Amino acid sequence: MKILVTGGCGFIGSNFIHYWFSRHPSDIIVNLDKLTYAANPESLRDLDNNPQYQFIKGDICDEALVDKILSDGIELIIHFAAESHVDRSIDDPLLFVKTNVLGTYTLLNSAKKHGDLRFHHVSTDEVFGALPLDTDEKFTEDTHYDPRSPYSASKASSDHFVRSFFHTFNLPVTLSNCSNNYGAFQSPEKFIPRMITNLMDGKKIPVYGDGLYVRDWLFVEDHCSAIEAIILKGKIGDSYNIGGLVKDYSNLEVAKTILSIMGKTESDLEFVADRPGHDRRYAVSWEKIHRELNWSPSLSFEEGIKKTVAWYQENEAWWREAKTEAEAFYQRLNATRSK
Ligand code: NAD
Ligand code: TDX
Repeated sequence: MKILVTGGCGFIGSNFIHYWFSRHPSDIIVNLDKLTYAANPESLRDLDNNPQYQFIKGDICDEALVDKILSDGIELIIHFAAESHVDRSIDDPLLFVKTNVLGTYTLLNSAKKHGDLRFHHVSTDEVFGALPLDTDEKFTEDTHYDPRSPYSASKASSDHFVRSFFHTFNLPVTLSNCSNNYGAFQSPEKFIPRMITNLMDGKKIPVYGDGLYVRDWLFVEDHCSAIEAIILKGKIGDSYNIGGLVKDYSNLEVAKTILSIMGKTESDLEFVADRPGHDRRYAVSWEKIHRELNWSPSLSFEEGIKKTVAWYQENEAWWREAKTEAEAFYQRLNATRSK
C-alpha cells in the first residue's frame, strides 16, 4: 500500500512512521511536511536510505502540490499535520485557522478528486471542551463539541469538515480523538519534555496556575497502535476516542513524579501565571475502540514516564536546538501573561 502521511516530521507522525514500517515494511510512505519550528527531521534520519520512504517538503495548503502527490498512486492519507500547541494558538490564532482548517480542507478536496482514497484524520480530545475536577465523567464519541481555545476550535472545525466530506461526497473517512500524548521525539515546548529538559538544565519546572489541571496521558506508541487498528478494522465514517492507561493525575502530581525519577526536590517547582482559558480536566473513555476493534493501551503511566525521562537524558542532541527556540517563545509569552 502507498500511504501519504502529513506532518511526519512532528512528534506523533515520526513515531507513527517508525511504528508502521516496523509492522508493514513493504508499504511505501510519502511524508509531506512543511518543516515548521515543530518539525525535527532528525527523528527520521534512520530512514534516509530506505527505498520505501520518500520525504516531500511542502505545505498541506498547497493544492497543486497535494494534487500532484495524490495522483501518484496514494491509497491512504493519514493526516497528522497541524499547528498543535495551545499556548501558540493564543499568541497567533490565524495560523491555526490556516493550517488546521484550510490545510485539512485542501487535503479533503484533493482526496475527493482522486476517487476512493481513504482518509484518516488525527484529532484531539480538546474538541470536547473541559470536564470538572470532581466527577468521574469522561469524553465519549457522543460528547458534544465545546472547544475553548483557538487550537481546539480549529481542530473541531477540521473534524466537521472531515465528516462533511463523508456525508456529502462519500469520501471514506475515519477520525480519532486522542488525549495528551507523551514519549520520545516530542518537542520540548510541551509540558512533559519541558519539565525533563528544564531539570537537566538546572532550571525549575514552571507549573501554570494552581497545577490542579488534569490530562489523560497516552503513551505515543499506544496511540500508533490505535491508529493502526482503525485503519485496518475501523468502520468508515466513524470516530474513535483514544486514551491512556491512567487515573486522574494533576499536573502537579506529574511534575512530582518527574522530580522523583530525576532525584530532584519540590524546591525545583515554580508556580507561574496561568494559561488564559486553561481547560481544567480531560478524561477519555476508550471503551468503543476496545469493544469494536479490540484495542487497549499497553503501557502504564509509571512505566511510560520512566522510559520518556531516560530517552530525553540520552538524546540531548535531538532536543537542544528546539529547546532554545521554545524557551525564547516562552520568554516572550511570559512578558504578556504577567502584565
Ligand atoms: P507536532 O507539532 O509535533 O508536529 C506537527 C507537524 O506538522 C510538524 O512536523 C510540522 O512541520 C507539520 N506541519 C505544520 N504545519 C504544516 C503545514 N501547513 N503543512 C505541512 N506540514 C505542516 O504535532 P504532534 O504533537 O505530532 O500532533 C500531531 C497531530 O496529532 C496533530 O493533528 C494534533 O492536533 C494531534 N494531537 C496531538 C496530541 C498531542 O498530545 N501531541 C494529542 C491529540 C491530538
Ligand atoms: O510549562 C508548562 N506548564 C504547565 O503547567 C506547560 C507547557 C504546560 N503546563 C500545563 C498546561 C496543561 O494543563 O500542562 C498541561 C499540558 O500542557 P501542554 O503540554 O501544552 O498540552 P495541552 O495544552 O494539554 O495540549 C496537548 O494535548 C492535546 C497537545 O499540545 C495538543 O496538541 C493535544 O491536542
